[in-house]
Formats: sequence, C-alpha cells, structure tokens
Amino acid sequence: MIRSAVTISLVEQARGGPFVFWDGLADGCAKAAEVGFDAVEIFAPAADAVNPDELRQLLDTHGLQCAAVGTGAGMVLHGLSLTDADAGKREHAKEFIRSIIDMGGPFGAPAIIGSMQGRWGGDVARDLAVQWLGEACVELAAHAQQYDVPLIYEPINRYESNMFNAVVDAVEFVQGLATDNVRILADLFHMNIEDVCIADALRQGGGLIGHVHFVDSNRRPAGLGHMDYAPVVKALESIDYDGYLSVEAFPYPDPYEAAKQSILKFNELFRA
Ligand code: LER
Ligand code: MN
Repeated sequence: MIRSAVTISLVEQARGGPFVFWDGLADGCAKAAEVGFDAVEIFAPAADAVNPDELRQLLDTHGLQCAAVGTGAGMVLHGLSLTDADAGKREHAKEFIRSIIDMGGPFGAPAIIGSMQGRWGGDVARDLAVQWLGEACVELAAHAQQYDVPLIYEPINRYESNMFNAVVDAVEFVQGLATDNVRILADLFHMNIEDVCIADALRQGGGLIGHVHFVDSNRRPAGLGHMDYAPVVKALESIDYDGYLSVEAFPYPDPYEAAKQSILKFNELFRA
C-alpha cells in the first residue's frame, strides 16, 4: 500500500529549502502524527545529530515509521560530492553517505543521494563523472544491503546538477549498474521540469521507482500548483508502487498548514 511521509529538516543552514518541519525531531514527529502521516523523512546535518534511542522512542510514541534519510547536508555543509575531481573528497563523500546509511538502516530507512551526486565539468569529463557516480552507487548499495534497504538515487533538475536530470535517463543509468539494490526517487517537482511525461516516466521506471517526493509544480504542497495528479496516481498504481509519497515541499504558508494541505491531497488521491 502506498503510504504518506513528511520531511523534517534538522539542517539550520538549509532554511528556505523545500522541507516541511524545521523545529526538531520531537516537534516534527508530533505534528506529522497529529496531521495523519504514516512516516517521517529526516534531513540531518550528520549521522550523529540523530540519537537513535530518541528517534525510536518518538516513532513508537507516535506510531510512525522512518521513510528515508537524506544525505544532502554532505553537500550543503561540507561541499562533498561523489563526482569531485579530488579523490580524497570523493572518498570523504562516500564516508559521509555510509554514515547516513548506518543511521537510517536500523530503522529500515534508505538513504537518498540527491545533491551529493555533484556535477561534471572543469577537469572532470561527463563520462568520468558518470563512471565515478556509478561505482559509488554500487559500493554504497552493497553497504545498504546489510540493513535490507536499497540505496535511493534521485535525479534532480538542471539548475541543481548536470548528471541525470530526468527520471527516464536515471532509469537507463541505474539499469546499467552492477547491482540490483539501487532504486530511483521520483521527485514530482524535478520531473515537472525535466521529464517529457511524468506518468510515462514512472511507468518506464516500473519496479525501479523506490521513493516519491510528493509536491506540486511550484514546489508548494500538493494542490497549490498546476500538477495534474490523476495520471500520476494511475501510473503509480499501474507499476504496483507500494512505497512512500513523501512531502518534500516548501513550508507554505507555514509548516503545519503545508502538512495539512499535503495529507488532504494525499487522502483525496490515495484513500478516497
Ligand atoms: C533537491 O532538490 C531535492 O529534491 C532533494 O530531495 C535532494 O537532496
Ligand atoms: Mn527531492
């Protein structure tokens, strides 16, 4: 069954970004549960910023799951990427991601590689960057396997990366990897910019689609932009998608209202 999730950012430096709750794990979990979400997705500055006992207790108290954990802070706070020209920095980037995998893994939460995929250019030719990204994904997916979770790769739009922007291109990339433990994150905001047809791209992704960022065309909560959700729902049903629709949207007009609006739309689309 498709389940709902909502983002909590613990990264103060990312304020202004597309995350719903910003005031700590306890506040985010309490509000997520109150509004009716099944799970939370956590964007942390580092693995040790989340106390596993505290998180376990919060999830249990509120009847929530942890849907996924983000790695973007590696880029935002430390400028780390898997396609950096410097081999030492690429290694450091992998270490950061491994630590986030180790944080989410015991909760059954896969780690997401989004902005840490970096970009090609300068001394790094596109083919070389793609090779490095592929090798890192294979290595990190093997690390994730011990927790029985996949590694999630997120194609992001052209203004944030020049690696794989459209889901259809990410599908080809992931199919070519020497692992079957990488899944694709379909972020509807990025797809609205990059994919020719969101529904067709989801169908093409099929079983490789492992997570969805649920958001509208303008990155506001679902229902506050011009996204046509009916074909998206049909496509997800046609591929038997049974993961999360996780709200990664601007906290517009404020976190609580953004969460309420998102769950209202989620219920209208998936629980009617
Ligand atoms: C970034 O635009 C994004 O969508 C995040 O999920 C990736 O870290
Ligand atoms: Mn996203």
